[in-house]
Amino acid sequence: MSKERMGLNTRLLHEGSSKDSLCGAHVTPIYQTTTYVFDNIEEAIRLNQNQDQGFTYTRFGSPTQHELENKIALLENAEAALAVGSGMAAITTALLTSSKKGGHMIVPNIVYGCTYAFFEQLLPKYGIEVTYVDPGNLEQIEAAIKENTTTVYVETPANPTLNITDIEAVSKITKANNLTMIVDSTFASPALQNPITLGADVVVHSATKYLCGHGTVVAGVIAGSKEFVDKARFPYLQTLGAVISPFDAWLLMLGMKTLGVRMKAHCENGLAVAKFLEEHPLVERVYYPGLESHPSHEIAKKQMKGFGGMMSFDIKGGIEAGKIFMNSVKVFSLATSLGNIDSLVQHSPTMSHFDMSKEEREKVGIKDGQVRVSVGIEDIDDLINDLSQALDEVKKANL
Ligand code: LCS
Repeated sequence: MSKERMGLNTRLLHEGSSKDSLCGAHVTPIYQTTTYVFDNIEEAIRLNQNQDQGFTYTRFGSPTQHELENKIALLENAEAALAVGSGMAAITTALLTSSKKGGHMIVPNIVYGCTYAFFEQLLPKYGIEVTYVDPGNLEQIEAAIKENTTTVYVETPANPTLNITDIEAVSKITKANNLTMIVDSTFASPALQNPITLGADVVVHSATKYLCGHGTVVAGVIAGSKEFVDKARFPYLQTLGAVISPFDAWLLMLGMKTLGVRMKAHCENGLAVAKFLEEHPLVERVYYPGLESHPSHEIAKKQMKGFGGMMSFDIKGGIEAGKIFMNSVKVFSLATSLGNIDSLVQHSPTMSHFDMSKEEREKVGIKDGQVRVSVGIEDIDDLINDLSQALDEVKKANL
Protein backbone atom coordinates (compact mmCIF):
# COMPACT_ATOMS: atom_id res chain seq x y z
CA MET A 1 0.00 0.00 0.00
CA SER A 2 1.29 3.44 -0.85
CA LYS A 3 2.36 5.35 2.27
CA GLU A 4 0.45 8.38 0.93
CA ARG A 5 -2.76 6.54 1.64
CA MET A 6 -1.76 5.48 5.15
CA GLY A 7 -2.86 7.33 8.26
CA LEU A 8 -0.90 10.10 9.97
CA ASN A 9 0.50 7.95 12.79
CA THR A 10 1.87 5.36 10.35
CA ARG A 11 3.31 8.07 8.12
CA LEU A 12 4.97 9.78 11.10
CA LEU A 13 6.80 6.55 11.90
CA HIS A 14 7.71 5.32 8.44
CA GLU A 15 7.51 8.00 5.78
CA GLY A 16 10.76 9.66 4.71
CA SER A 17 12.95 7.22 6.63
CA SER A 18 15.90 5.85 4.72
CA LYS A 19 17.75 2.64 5.49
CA ASP A 20 21.11 3.28 7.15
CA SER A 21 23.60 2.15 4.52
CA LEU A 22 26.47 1.55 6.97
CA CYS A 23 24.99 -1.10 9.28
CA GLY A 24 21.20 -0.93 8.98
CA ALA A 25 20.59 1.01 12.24
CA HIS A 26 16.84 0.95 12.92
CA VAL A 27 16.81 4.56 14.18
CA THR A 28 18.44 7.24 12.02
CA PRO A 29 22.01 7.79 13.29
CA ILE A 30 23.30 11.17 14.49
CA TYR A 31 26.03 12.22 12.09
CA GLN A 32 27.89 14.36 14.62
CA THR A 33 30.62 15.61 12.32
CA THR A 34 31.45 19.01 10.92
CA THR A 35 32.98 17.94 7.65
CA TYR A 36 32.93 15.10 5.11
CA VAL A 37 35.87 13.36 3.44
CA PHE A 38 35.97 13.17 -0.37
CA ASP A 39 37.44 10.33 -2.39
CA ASN A 40 39.26 12.76 -4.66
CA ILE A 41 39.40 16.42 -5.67
CA GLU A 42 37.01 15.84 -8.57
CA GLU A 43 34.29 14.72 -6.11
CA ALA A 44 35.18 17.60 -3.77
CA ILE A 45 34.66 20.11 -6.59
CA ARG A 46 31.39 18.53 -7.75
CA LEU A 47 29.89 18.56 -4.24
CA ASN A 48 31.26 21.91 -3.08
CA GLN A 49 30.02 23.59 -6.23
CA ASN A 50 26.58 21.94 -5.94
CA GLN A 51 26.97 20.11 -9.24
CA ASP A 52 26.05 16.91 -7.42
CA GLN A 53 24.08 16.07 -4.27
CA GLY A 54 25.98 15.08 -1.16
CA PHE A 55 27.38 16.36 2.11
CA THR A 56 30.36 18.67 2.40
CA TYR A 57 30.09 20.69 5.60
CA THR A 58 27.43 20.60 8.32
CA ARG A 59 26.41 24.28 8.00
CA PHE A 60 24.98 23.32 4.58
CA GLY A 61 23.31 20.14 5.85
CA SER A 62 23.91 16.72 7.37
CA PRO A 63 22.39 13.28 6.70
CA THR A 64 20.42 13.55 9.99
CA GLN A 65 19.06 16.95 8.94
CA HIS A 66 18.35 15.63 5.43
CA GLU A 67 16.12 12.87 6.80
CA LEU A 68 14.25 15.38 8.97
CA GLU A 69 13.73 17.59 5.90
CA ASN A 70 12.31 14.66 3.88
CA LYS A 71 9.86 13.92 6.68
CA ILE A 72 8.72 17.55 6.97
CA ALA A 73 8.24 17.90 3.19
CA LEU A 74 6.08 14.74 3.13
CA LEU A 75 4.06 15.87 6.17
CA GLU A 76 3.39 19.28 4.65
CA ASN A 77 2.70 18.05 1.10
CA ALA A 78 5.62 20.14 -0.13
CA GLU A 79 8.25 19.43 -2.77
CA ALA A 80 11.06 20.18 -0.34
CA ALA A 81 11.89 21.37 3.18
CA LEU A 82 14.72 23.04 5.03
CA ALA A 83 15.41 22.57 8.75
CA VAL A 84 17.11 25.43 10.61
CA GLY A 85 18.26 26.39 14.09
CA SER A 86 15.07 28.05 15.41
CA GLY A 87 11.56 29.09 14.46
CA MET A 88 12.80 32.67 14.07
CA ALA A 89 15.52 31.42 11.70
CA ALA A 90 12.80 29.72 9.64
CA ILE A 91 10.67 32.89 9.54
CA THR A 92 13.49 35.33 8.76
CA THR A 93 15.07 32.99 6.20
CA ALA A 94 11.73 32.45 4.43
CA LEU A 95 10.93 36.18 4.45
CA LEU A 96 14.37 37.13 3.15
CA THR A 97 14.17 34.43 0.47
CA SER A 98 10.91 35.93 -0.80
CA SER A 99 12.13 39.53 -0.57
CA LYS A 100 13.64 41.85 -3.13
CA LYS A 101 15.52 45.12 -2.90
CA GLY A 102 13.04 47.95 -2.39
CA GLY A 103 10.23 45.43 -1.99
CA HIS A 104 7.10 45.48 0.13
CA MET A 105 5.42 42.87 2.33
CA ILE A 106 1.89 42.57 3.69
CA VAL A 107 1.97 41.23 7.23
CA PRO A 108 -0.62 40.61 9.96
CA ASN A 109 -1.24 42.95 12.87
CA ILE A 110 -1.06 40.04 15.35
CA VAL A 111 1.96 37.74 15.30
CA TYR A 112 4.53 36.30 17.71
CA GLY A 113 6.44 39.20 19.34
CA CYS A 114 9.87 38.47 17.80
CA THR A 115 8.34 38.18 14.30
CA TYR A 116 6.85 41.62 14.90
CA ALA A 117 10.31 42.87 15.97
CA PHE A 118 11.71 41.62 12.62
CA PHE A 119 8.97 43.53 10.74
CA GLU A 120 9.46 46.67 12.80
CA GLN A 121 13.18 46.80 13.44
CA LEU A 122 14.97 44.91 10.67
CA LEU A 123 13.05 44.80 7.37
CA PRO A 124 12.69 48.62 7.12
CA LYS A 125 16.39 49.03 7.94
CA TYR A 126 17.19 47.16 4.71
CA GLY A 127 14.68 49.11 2.63
CA ILE A 128 11.84 46.58 2.75
CA GLU A 129 8.51 48.21 3.49
CA VAL A 130 5.78 46.47 5.47
CA THR A 131 2.04 47.14 5.65
CA TYR A 132 0.11 45.73 8.61
CA VAL A 133 -3.35 44.38 7.88
CA ASP A 134 -6.09 42.49 9.64
CA PRO A 135 -5.65 39.21 7.73
CA GLY A 136 -9.30 38.36 8.37
CA ASN A 137 -10.22 41.29 6.14
CA LEU A 138 -9.56 40.22 2.53
CA GLU A 139 -10.36 43.68 1.13
CA GLN A 140 -7.64 45.14 3.35
CA ILE A 141 -5.13 42.65 1.95
CA GLU A 142 -6.10 43.42 -1.65
CA ALA A 143 -5.99 47.15 -1.02
CA ALA A 144 -2.48 46.88 0.46
CA ILE A 145 -0.97 45.28 -2.68
CA LYS A 146 1.48 47.57 -4.49
CA GLU A 147 3.67 47.24 -7.54
CA ASN A 148 6.66 46.24 -5.38
CA THR A 149 4.81 43.74 -3.14
CA THR A 150 6.52 40.37 -3.00
CA THR A 151 4.98 38.59 -0.03
CA VAL A 152 1.88 38.09 2.07
CA TYR A 153 2.73 36.61 5.48
CA VAL A 154 0.19 35.16 7.90
CA GLU A 155 0.29 33.34 11.23
CA THR A 156 -2.69 31.11 11.95
CA PRO A 157 -3.76 30.43 14.63
CA ALA A 158 -2.05 33.63 15.76
CA ASN A 159 -0.02 34.08 18.93
CA PRO A 160 -1.47 35.02 21.43
CA THR A 161 -5.09 35.84 20.48
CA LEU A 162 -5.68 32.72 18.36
CA ASN A 163 -6.95 34.79 15.42
CA ILE A 164 -7.66 32.59 12.42
CA THR A 165 -6.81 33.54 8.83
CA ASP A 166 -8.62 31.84 5.95
CA ILE A 167 -5.59 30.38 4.17
CA GLU A 168 -7.45 29.33 1.03
CA ALA A 169 -9.13 32.71 0.61
CA VAL A 170 -5.87 34.64 1.04
CA SER A 171 -4.05 32.25 -1.32
CA LYS A 172 -6.54 33.09 -4.08
CA ILE A 173 -5.46 36.73 -3.78
CA THR A 174 -1.74 35.92 -3.69
CA LYS A 175 -2.00 33.58 -6.70
CA ALA A 176 -3.94 36.16 -8.72
CA ASN A 177 -1.27 38.77 -7.96
CA ASN A 178 1.79 36.53 -8.29
CA LEU A 179 2.84 36.99 -4.65
CA THR A 180 4.47 34.51 -2.30
CA MET A 181 2.20 33.49 0.58
CA ILE A 182 4.03 32.32 3.70
CA VAL A 183 2.12 30.79 6.63
CA ASP A 184 3.43 30.33 10.18
CA SER A 185 1.49 27.21 11.19
CA THR A 186 3.27 26.62 14.52
CA PHE A 187 0.13 26.63 16.71
CA ALA A 188 -1.50 23.94 14.54
CA SER A 189 1.47 21.68 13.64
CA PRO A 190 1.37 19.58 10.45
CA ALA A 191 -1.01 17.17 12.20
CA LEU A 192 -3.84 19.73 12.27
CA GLN A 193 -3.26 22.07 9.32
CA ASN A 194 -1.45 21.85 5.98
CA PRO A 195 -1.22 25.34 4.47
CA ILE A 196 0.34 24.20 1.17
CA THR A 197 -2.59 21.86 0.53
CA LEU A 198 -4.84 24.87 1.22
CA GLY A 199 -3.05 27.00 -1.39
CA ALA A 200 -0.13 28.71 0.40
CA ASP A 201 3.34 28.66 -1.17
CA VAL A 202 5.47 28.25 1.93
CA VAL A 203 4.85 27.00 5.47
CA VAL A 204 7.11 27.71 8.44
CA HIS A 205 7.06 26.22 11.92
CA SER A 206 8.78 26.84 15.16
CA ALA A 207 9.66 23.16 15.53
CA THR A 208 10.55 24.00 19.13
CA LYS A 209 6.84 23.64 19.91
CA TYR A 210 4.47 20.83 18.87
CA LEU A 211 6.79 19.22 16.32
CA CYS A 212 9.32 18.44 19.07
CA GLY A 213 6.76 18.28 21.86
CA HIS A 214 9.19 17.59 24.67
CA GLY A 215 10.67 21.04 25.21
CA THR A 216 14.20 19.85 24.43
CA VAL A 217 15.06 21.51 21.10
CA VAL A 218 14.99 25.00 19.61
CA ALA A 219 14.52 24.51 15.86
CA GLY A 220 12.55 25.65 12.84
CA VAL A 221 11.43 24.31 9.46
CA ILE A 222 10.48 25.78 6.09
CA ALA A 223 8.56 23.78 3.47
CA GLY A 224 7.66 24.81 -0.07
CA SER A 225 8.65 24.37 -3.69
CA LYS A 226 12.09 22.91 -4.44
CA GLU A 227 13.00 26.21 -6.09
CA PHE A 228 12.13 28.22 -2.96
CA VAL A 229 13.80 25.79 -0.56
CA ASP A 230 16.98 25.58 -2.69
CA LYS A 231 17.19 29.37 -2.64
CA ALA A 232 16.58 29.43 1.14
CA ARG A 233 19.49 27.01 1.60
CA PHE A 234 21.88 28.74 -0.85
CA PRO A 235 22.63 31.56 -0.25
CA TYR A 236 20.47 32.32 2.84
CA LEU A 237 21.27 29.42 5.19
CA GLN A 238 24.74 29.23 3.67
CA THR A 239 25.53 32.84 4.56
CA LEU A 240 23.36 33.56 7.60
CA GLY A 241 24.41 30.28 9.19
CA ALA A 242 21.22 29.43 11.10
CA VAL A 243 22.01 25.72 10.97
CA ILE A 244 20.33 23.00 13.05
CA SER A 245 22.78 20.67 14.79
CA PRO A 246 22.63 16.95 13.87
CA PHE A 247 21.77 16.13 17.49
CA ASP A 248 18.85 18.58 17.52
CA ALA A 249 17.61 17.25 14.16
CA TRP A 250 17.70 13.76 15.68
CA LEU A 251 15.87 14.81 18.85
CA LEU A 252 13.24 16.52 16.73
CA MET A 253 12.64 13.37 14.70
CA LEU A 254 12.31 11.41 17.94
CA GLY A 255 9.61 13.83 19.12
CA MET A 256 7.81 13.86 15.76
CA LYS A 257 7.12 10.12 15.91
CA THR A 258 4.36 10.80 18.47
CA LEU A 259 3.01 14.03 16.95
CA GLY A 260 -0.32 12.43 15.96
CA VAL A 261 -1.12 10.89 19.34
CA ARG A 262 0.10 13.97 21.21
CA MET A 263 -2.01 16.34 19.11
CA LYS A 264 -5.10 14.18 19.65
CA ALA A 265 -4.60 14.49 23.42
CA HIS A 266 -3.82 18.26 23.17
CA CYS A 267 -7.04 18.78 21.18
CA GLU A 268 -9.19 16.83 23.65
CA ASN A 269 -7.71 18.53 26.72
CA GLY A 270 -7.70 21.93 24.97
CA LEU A 271 -11.41 21.82 24.24
CA ALA A 272 -12.23 20.63 27.78
CA VAL A 273 -10.13 23.42 29.36
CA ALA A 274 -11.60 26.06 27.02
CA LYS A 275 -15.15 24.98 27.92
CA PHE A 276 -14.31 25.01 31.63
CA LEU A 277 -12.84 28.52 31.41
CA GLU A 278 -15.73 29.83 29.30
CA GLU A 279 -18.19 28.76 32.00
CA HIS A 280 -16.17 30.18 34.90
CA PRO A 281 -17.63 33.36 36.47
CA LEU A 282 -14.18 34.94 36.86
CA VAL A 283 -13.30 34.55 33.19
CA GLU A 284 -14.33 37.39 30.90
CA ARG A 285 -13.43 35.89 27.53
CA VAL A 286 -11.73 32.78 26.15
CA TYR A 287 -9.86 32.85 22.83
CA TYR A 288 -9.92 29.28 21.45
CA PRO A 289 -10.83 28.43 17.83
CA GLY A 290 -12.63 25.24 18.92
CA LEU A 291 -15.31 27.22 20.79
CA GLU A 292 -18.41 28.26 18.91
CA SER A 293 -17.98 31.71 20.46
CA HIS A 294 -14.69 32.18 18.53
CA PRO A 295 -15.42 34.65 15.70
CA SER A 296 -13.63 32.45 13.11
CA HIS A 297 -14.76 29.07 14.43
CA GLU A 298 -16.24 28.12 11.03
CA ILE A 299 -13.02 28.93 9.16
CA ALA A 300 -11.00 27.00 11.75
CA LYS A 301 -13.34 24.01 11.30
CA LYS A 302 -12.87 24.19 7.53
CA GLN A 303 -9.07 24.33 7.48
CA MET A 304 -7.98 22.53 10.67
CA LYS A 305 -8.35 18.87 11.65
CA GLY A 306 -8.53 19.84 15.34
CA PHE A 307 -8.01 22.99 17.40
CA GLY A 308 -4.90 22.13 19.44
CA GLY A 309 -4.01 23.04 22.99
CA MET A 310 -3.31 26.78 22.74
CA MET A 311 -5.66 29.41 24.14
CA SER A 312 -5.71 32.77 25.87
CA PHE A 313 -8.21 34.21 28.29
CA ASP A 314 -9.02 37.45 30.08
CA ILE A 315 -9.57 37.21 33.84
CA LYS A 316 -11.92 39.63 35.56
CA GLY A 317 -9.72 41.89 37.69
CA GLY A 318 -7.11 42.57 34.98
CA ILE A 319 -3.39 42.37 35.54
CA GLU A 320 -3.59 41.92 39.34
CA ALA A 321 -5.95 38.97 38.96
CA GLY A 322 -3.69 37.51 36.25
CA LYS A 323 -0.66 37.74 38.55
CA ILE A 324 -2.44 35.92 41.40
CA PHE A 325 -3.59 33.25 38.95
CA MET A 326 -0.12 32.68 37.51
CA ASN A 327 1.46 32.55 40.97
CA SER A 328 -1.15 30.00 42.12
CA VAL A 329 -1.01 27.27 39.47
CA LYS A 330 0.67 24.05 40.60
CA VAL A 331 0.39 21.58 37.70
CA PHE A 332 0.83 24.24 34.98
CA SER A 333 4.35 25.71 34.91
CA LEU A 334 4.81 29.47 34.65
CA ALA A 335 7.01 29.52 31.56
CA THR A 336 7.12 30.94 28.06
CA SER A 337 7.15 28.69 24.96
CA LEU A 338 4.31 26.31 24.13
CA GLY A 339 3.36 23.00 22.58
CA ASN A 340 5.07 20.86 25.20
CA ILE A 341 3.50 17.65 26.47
CA ASP A 342 3.23 19.33 29.89
CA SER A 343 1.04 22.37 30.49
CA LEU A 344 2.46 25.89 30.56
CA VAL A 345 1.00 29.27 31.42
CA GLN A 346 2.39 32.68 30.55
CA HIS A 347 1.56 36.38 30.55
CA SER A 348 1.74 37.43 26.88
CA PRO A 349 2.11 41.24 27.34
CA THR A 350 5.23 40.92 29.49
CA MET A 351 6.65 37.69 28.07
CA SER A 352 6.12 36.60 24.42
CA HIS A 353 4.89 40.04 23.27
CA PHE A 354 7.07 42.44 25.25
CA ASP A 355 8.37 43.80 21.91
CA MET A 356 5.02 45.53 21.33
CA SER A 357 4.11 48.74 23.15
CA LYS A 358 1.00 48.80 25.36
CA GLU A 359 -0.71 50.95 22.74
CA GLU A 360 0.14 48.54 19.90
CA ARG A 361 -1.04 45.58 21.96
CA GLU A 362 -4.31 47.21 22.91
CA LYS A 363 -5.04 48.09 19.28
CA VAL A 364 -5.03 44.37 18.40
CA GLY A 365 -6.78 43.08 21.52
CA ILE A 366 -3.87 41.83 23.64
CA LYS A 367 -5.19 43.02 26.99
CA ASP A 368 -2.94 43.69 29.99
CA GLY A 369 -4.56 40.93 32.04
CA GLN A 370 -4.52 38.34 29.27
CA VAL A 371 -3.14 34.93 30.20
CA ARG A 372 -2.05 32.34 27.63
CA VAL A 373 -2.13 28.63 28.34
CA SER A 374 -0.54 25.78 26.47
CA VAL A 375 -2.63 22.80 27.51
CA GLY A 376 -0.57 19.63 27.81
CA ILE A 377 -1.49 15.97 27.81
CA GLU A 378 -1.79 15.43 31.59
CA ASP A 379 -5.00 13.88 32.97
CA ILE A 380 -7.75 16.39 32.28
CA ASP A 381 -9.20 16.34 35.82
CA ASP A 382 -5.83 17.38 37.25
CA LEU A 383 -5.60 20.30 34.81
CA ILE A 384 -9.12 21.53 35.53
CA ASN A 385 -8.65 21.15 39.30
CA ASP A 386 -5.45 23.16 39.07
CA LEU A 387 -7.06 25.98 37.08
CA SER A 388 -10.04 25.92 39.42
CA GLN A 389 -7.97 26.25 42.60
CA ALA A 390 -5.88 29.06 41.02
CA LEU A 391 -9.08 30.93 40.10
CA ASP A 392 -10.29 30.39 43.69
CA GLU A 393 -7.17 32.25 44.85
CA VAL A 394 -8.14 35.14 42.56
CA LYS A 395 -11.65 35.14 44.04
CA LYS A 396 -10.24 35.21 47.59
CA ALA A 397 -8.28 38.38 46.76
CA ASN A 398 -11.63 40.14 46.20
CA LEU A 399 -10.22 42.59 43.65
N1 LCS B 1 6.26 31.41 15.52
C1 LCS B 1 5.39 31.35 16.55
C2 LCS B 1 3.92 31.34 16.31
C3 LCS B 1 5.90 31.32 17.85
O1 LCS B 1 5.03 31.27 18.87
C4 LCS B 1 7.30 31.35 18.06
C5 LCS B 1 7.90 31.32 19.42
C6 LCS B 1 8.15 31.42 16.95
C7 LCS B 1 7.58 31.43 15.69
C8 LCS B 1 9.64 31.47 17.09
O2 LCS B 1 10.14 30.20 17.32
P1 LCS B 1 11.53 29.90 18.07
O3 LCS B 1 12.57 30.72 17.37
O4 LCS B 1 11.37 30.29 19.48
O5 LCS B 1 11.71 28.44 17.84
N2 LCS B 1 7.00 31.58 20.47
C9 LCS B 1 7.33 31.70 21.72
C10 LCS B 1 6.41 32.11 22.73
O6 LCS B 1 5.23 32.41 22.56
N3 LCS B 1 7.04 32.15 23.88
O7 LCS B 1 8.37 31.79 23.77
C11 LCS B 1 8.65 31.53 22.36
